[in-house]
Amino acid sequence: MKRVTLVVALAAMSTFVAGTVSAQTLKTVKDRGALVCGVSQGLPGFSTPDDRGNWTGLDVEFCRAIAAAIFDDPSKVKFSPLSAKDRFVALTSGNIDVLSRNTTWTLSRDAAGMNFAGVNYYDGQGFLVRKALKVNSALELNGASVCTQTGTTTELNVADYFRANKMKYEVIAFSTADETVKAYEAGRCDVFTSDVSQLYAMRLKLTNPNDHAVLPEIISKEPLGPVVRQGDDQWLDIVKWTFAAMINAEELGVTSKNIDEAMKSDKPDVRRLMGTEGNFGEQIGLTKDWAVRILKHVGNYGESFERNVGSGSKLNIDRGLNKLWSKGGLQYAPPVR
Ligand SMILES: N[C@@H](CCC(=O)N[C@@H](CS)C(=O)NCC(=O)O)C(=O)O
Repeated sequence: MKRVTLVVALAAMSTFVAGTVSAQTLKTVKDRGALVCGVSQGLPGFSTPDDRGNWTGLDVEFCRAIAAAIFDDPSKVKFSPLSAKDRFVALTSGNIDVLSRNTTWTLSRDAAGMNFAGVNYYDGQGFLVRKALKVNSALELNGASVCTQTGTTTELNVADYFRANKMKYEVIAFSTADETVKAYEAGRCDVFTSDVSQLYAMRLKLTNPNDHAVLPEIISKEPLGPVVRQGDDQWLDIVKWTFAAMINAEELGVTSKNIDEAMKSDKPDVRRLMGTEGNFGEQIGLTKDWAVRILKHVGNYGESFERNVGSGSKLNIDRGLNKLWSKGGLQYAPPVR
């Protein structure tokens, strides 16, 4: 009986020690003077380097928002480009602090030592085809060869879809996006399948984007969001509330442009977000003005969406499911209270 108690006590102690030892990410980031953010190897609109090596995109701006919240400086980020296959090991082994790379939230990923901090893009899988093929529906793809990327949810969904619709297909999988798109362009497959946002992004990389069309069928749910390692609850909170601040700001009408007026607002919700009332940022290890820093340097969710993937971008994607809940979409953040 005594031994059992001792074993239980030791187990509880080691959990506590492990918890405190791993609850270090914020300190590590501060000591290093920069956040290390895992991104894609080049996906226009989400994370892509320009000619001078500056990273841009929705996922990139989210990394900048975390850096802004911590350092009041959105440039304090080191970007680590990762293939779909390598991204999770990079996170669980501690090579990156956060993964912000068009990654679908699934049960098995949650169970594999990771935590998703929210959904910054509600997506679904689709198909890209040459218009010359004269295919109008995915249900006409019987016998098609399908290009896709390894290490993604894409491969499983395509198998489910063709099986459910009793269609034959051949998968040709590549380890990088560039190889996949090149193979499609070279005619090695009839169809390119991925999350629809990524189809629009990759279409821009083709020689004649207008010769290709995205078919209407959406065959899966792909809630994409930032991911952290399990075991550091404070860090999970920081990443989660950085995103929630961007959504709440949009809902409250606070933007990078009117932030100075918002600082003088007497609306209670705005005051709590700005830190002119309460100490909310301090409760998660940041400063009172954490959200002001995010909004000043990056902006709210709507600003970031439109600039990178929406109407202000080459992708020109409709906000659709990514509208705020109050405008008929799914984007909804818990309140700062
Ligand atoms: N959301 C899916 C797919 C993610 C994915 O990696 N898609 C490819 C398709 S284009 C991509 O983004 N590649 C960019 C890269 O490897 O840098 C997942 O989490 O598995």
